[in-house]
Amino acid sequence: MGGDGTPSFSTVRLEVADAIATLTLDRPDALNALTVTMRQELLAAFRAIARDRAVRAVVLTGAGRAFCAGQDLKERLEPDAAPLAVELREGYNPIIRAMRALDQPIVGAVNGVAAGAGASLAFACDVRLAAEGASFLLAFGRIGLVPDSGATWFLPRLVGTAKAAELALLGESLSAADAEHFGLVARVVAPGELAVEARRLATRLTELAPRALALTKRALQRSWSVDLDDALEDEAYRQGIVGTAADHEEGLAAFLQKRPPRFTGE
Ligand code: LHQ
Repeated sequence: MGGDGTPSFSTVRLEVADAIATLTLDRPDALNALTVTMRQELLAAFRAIARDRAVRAVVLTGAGRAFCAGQDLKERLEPDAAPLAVELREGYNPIIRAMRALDQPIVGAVNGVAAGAGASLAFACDVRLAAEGASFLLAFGRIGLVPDSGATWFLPRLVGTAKAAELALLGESLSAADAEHFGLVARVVAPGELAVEARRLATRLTELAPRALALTKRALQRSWSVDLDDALEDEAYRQGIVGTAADHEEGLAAFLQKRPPRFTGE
C-alpha cells in the first residue's frame, strides 16, 4: 500500500493523481507479457479503482517499448501451468469483465506492440490512443490458438467483420496508422506525446458527470445485444436516472451562467 492508500504491486504500477488512475503494465524486459501474478495484480488494481470514488478516469499503458505482448509464453512451459481454459476462465476473463464493469472510463494509451491477450486488453478500453510505431497483433493463430480474452467480441465491433476476420485469421501486424484508419484507435500521436495526450483526454473525462459517463458506457455496451426499441427504452430509463441527479442541475446551471460545470457525482 502506498502512503496515500493506493495499493502497490510488483508487476503493475497504480498511481492516482488529480482524479486519474494511471495503471502501467510493468514487466518491460518481457514486453509486459502477462504472468499469473501480473494478472492477479491487474485485477486487484481494477478492483481498487472501482472502489475509489475519487478516481474519475483511468489510463492503461505499458512500461518500456511495448503495451503488452499477451500471455507470458515462457510461463506456459512451466510444469504447473494451468490448462488454457482454466487460465482464461479464472485469470483473463475476470480482468476483461472488471474493465467493462468499471464505472470510470478507461483510456488505453497503446505505447507499443499490443499482441495476443495484450491486444484484447487494449480492445477492452473505452477509448484508445496509439503512439506512432505501436501495433496490434492477433498473435494467437501463430501459436495454434484462437483469439481470446474478448478479442472475438471486441474486434468485429470495433473494425467490422471483414477486417476482424482478416486480422484474426492471418494474425498480421496492424500499424498504428492503419488502426486509426479502421477506427480501432481514436488518434495516433508522436511517442513522446502519448502520455501527455492520454492524460489530457483523461482530464477531460474527469470534468464530466461521473454517473452519466458510467451509464453511457453501459448503454453502449448493451446496445450490441438489443434491438432499437429496447435501446430507446433503455435510454429513457437511464435518462430518468441521471435527469434527476444534482449533476444534471449543475450542468444546466453552468450552461445558463456561461461557466464550466463542477460535477460532483451526485
Ligand atoms: C515474451 C513475450 C511473451 C514471454 C516477448 N512471453 N516473453 C495464451 C495462453 C494462455 C491463456 C490465455 O490466452 C493466451 C492468449 C495470448 O496472449 S496468446 C499470444 C501470446 N503472445 C504472443 O504470441 C506474442 C509473442 N511475442 C512476439 O511475437 C514478439 O515478441 C513481439 C511481436 C510482441 C515483439 O517482437 P520484438 O519487438 O522482435 O521483441 P522480441 O521478440 O525480441 O521480445 C523481446 C523480449 O520479450 C524477448 O526476451 P529476451 O529475453 O529474449 O530479450 C522475448 O522473449 C520477450 N517476450 N513476448 N508473450
